[in-house]
Amino acid sequence: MAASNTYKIALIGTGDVGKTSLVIRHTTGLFRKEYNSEQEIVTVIPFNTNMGMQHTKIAELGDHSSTESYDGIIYMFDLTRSKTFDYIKIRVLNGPSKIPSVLVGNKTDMRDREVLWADVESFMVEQKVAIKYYDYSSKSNYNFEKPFLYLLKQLINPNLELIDFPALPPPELRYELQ
Ligand SMILES: Nc1nc2c(ncn2[C@@H]2O[C@H](COP(=O)(O)OP(=O)(O)OP(=O)(O)O)[C@@H](O)[C@H]2O)c(=O)[nH]1
Ligand SMILES: [Mg+2]
Repeated sequence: MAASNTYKIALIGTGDVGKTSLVIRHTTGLFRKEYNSEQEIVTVIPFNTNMGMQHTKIAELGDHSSTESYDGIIYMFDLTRSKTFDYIKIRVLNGPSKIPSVLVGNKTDMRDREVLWADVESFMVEQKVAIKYYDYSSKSNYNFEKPFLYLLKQLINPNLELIDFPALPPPELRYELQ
């Protein structure tokens, strides 16, 4: 556990899976429709909790980056592209087993889903991987707070709860940056 109450979180996944969109949604409440590829961005996201303000320092990591030095890891793939799941499975299997981690399947709002819940379950059972998994959507805010809440509970205390979110629109409203 980091001493300063700032937890270093690696957000890892191949290009276009939605890493920056997740961070922008958490910091501004907005959803960015266009795609600009960016690597190695670091953003601090504060969370107001029943155990005080907790800060997460999110590093968006590209293909070959190591996750060893982080306090927590979010593995992200795009549910509409199996290839992104194939990549993240390898990262999960080779990842540090002692660091709290969560697997996130993004873009659950889209119809052309290629990776089903059964595929995720098969992976976990066959490979004996016990990792928390969430369907997710930065666009519709589905399970918006869940990955961070899960990691903060693991890192700080299982009784931790989030108190409120910074200027976040409700899931029904879809703000889009033009
Ligand atoms: N439908 C839908 N589109 C999404 C969602 N999240 C992200 N996108 C779109 O997917 C595209 C890629 O999102 P980014 O957040 O830029 O992806 P990234 O993982 O940061 O990509 P790199 O910077 O190249 O590593 C953008 O056009 C986003 O608008 C989502 O939950 N649903
Ligand atoms: Mg990005």
